[in-house]
Amino acid sequence: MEPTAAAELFREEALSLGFVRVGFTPVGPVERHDVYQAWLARGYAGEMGYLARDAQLRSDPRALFAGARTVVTVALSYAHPDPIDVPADRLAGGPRGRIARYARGADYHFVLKNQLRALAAAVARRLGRAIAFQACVDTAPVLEREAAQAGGLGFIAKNTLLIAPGAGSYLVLGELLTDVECAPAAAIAPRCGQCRACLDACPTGAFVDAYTLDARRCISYLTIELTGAIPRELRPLVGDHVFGCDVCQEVCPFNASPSNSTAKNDAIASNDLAVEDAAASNSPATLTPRPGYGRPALRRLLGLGAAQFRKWQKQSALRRIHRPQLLRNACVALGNTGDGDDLPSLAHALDEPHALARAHAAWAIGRIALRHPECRAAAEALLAARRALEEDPAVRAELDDAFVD
Ligand code: B12
Ligand code: SF4
Ligand code: SF4
Repeated sequence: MEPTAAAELFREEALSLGFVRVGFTPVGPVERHDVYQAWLARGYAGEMGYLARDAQLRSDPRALFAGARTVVTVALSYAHPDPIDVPADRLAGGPRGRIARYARGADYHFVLKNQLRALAAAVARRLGRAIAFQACVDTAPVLEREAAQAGGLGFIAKNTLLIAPGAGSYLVLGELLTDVECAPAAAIAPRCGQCRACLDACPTGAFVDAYTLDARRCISYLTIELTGAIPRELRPLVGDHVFGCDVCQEVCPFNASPSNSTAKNDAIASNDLAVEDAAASNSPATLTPRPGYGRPALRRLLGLGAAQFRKWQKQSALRRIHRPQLLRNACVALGNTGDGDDLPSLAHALDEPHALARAHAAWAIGRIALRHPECRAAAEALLAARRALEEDPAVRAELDDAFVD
């Protein structure tokens, strides 16, 4: 089949499978691989060592699949209405955390990969022959935004995300490397213009400049990728985020369509504690948010035991973190938003077997006492009791510094 017809065939099948955009680029060396190398060299990747380990593989997709001729790039949208617009302190069950939109439904890695395989199968059926392909999503060593931009899917924006005009940036990206030759799609020129809303809105000042992110300051990195302690100076800036962050997308005018905007959701009050039920009823075939996963009650998160935690993160992108990281994140968010009513939950976290949780619980108790002086005596008593037992040097240091502003 000639390349233009092949591209049309892929496009038709991709759109009928639910992808919102599809693009095509010939397989070859990545244009800005040097930018990637320079980013790594500046240390912006932090603890994400895998990015450096397979840096060379990311220079050319042929390293993954020698017979590939085309990179078919696809985007799946997770632009669902957001239940976040009720102040945390007015919600039943205490203060709420915030989970990034992409992680509120089924794990996109599985959903996308299945859809990419279905796409290859559908095209093979229409062609009447088997096609060679490799499906890649996120963890594969592919510079996905570069591929998507080269394939005409959208443009790389100042917040470093890929924006598809008309669909915004609440997209997850995937690629099908295939031996079928498809006509390349026309590139879409960058359209940020003079806007810099995302750069100014970032709570932690993570953008070194337009198009360059220091991941070590990004809340997404701090709450998901980082396995150790969140640097003290960044904790207050993390706010109520417990898994990822969408701020640099929320302020973007390209996401301002009705379906992307903040919407009151009356499910928020009723289902906030239905964590296990929601996890059990989750369907892996969709990125639709599961009830209760947008703004979870922080005390509830702190109270999840090991088995409940596994259920909570089952079949979702939340599986990227371990329980001590969730406890760490929930402590930081409670430290930033809680009051005296939250001290019992934090006292419980102060007795956790994981030092990471104890260290951040100590910090959170101190922060609450600093904001609510009436809690100071209770906070001091909790910390002193723990201090008498504590053997971990990092936790002892946090206990000692808990009231340092
Ligand atoms: C590591 C990683 C992270 C890191 C670092 C992010 C970053 N900006 O680099 C952290 C943990 C912080 C992170 C956070 C998030 N991530 Co992430 N992440 C990745 C991953 C695995 C690699 C990205 C990477 O290589 N970064 C290194 C930098 C140097 O690469 P880059 O930003 O792509 O830069 C290239 C271009 O921008 C270009 N470039 C450089 N300068 C310039 C200048 C101009 C003018 C232009 C046009 C281009 C350009 O050259 C660079 C080299 O090729 C990709 C998946 C993948 N395999 O690609 C997902 C991915 C980028 N992440 C994704 C998502 C959804 C997120 C979050 C929104 C999740 C959340 N809600 O918390 C946030 C967004 C934060 C942000 N503003 O980027 C999606 C993005 C989808 C989209 N629409 O773009 C991806 C593609 C995963 C997927 N399969 O869908 N992520
Ligand atoms: S995801 Fe949040 S912390 Fe990270 S760059 Fe965007 S606004 Fe900043
Ligand atoms: S907020 Fe403005 S500068 Fe940032 S990505 Fe969107 S359009 Fe570009």
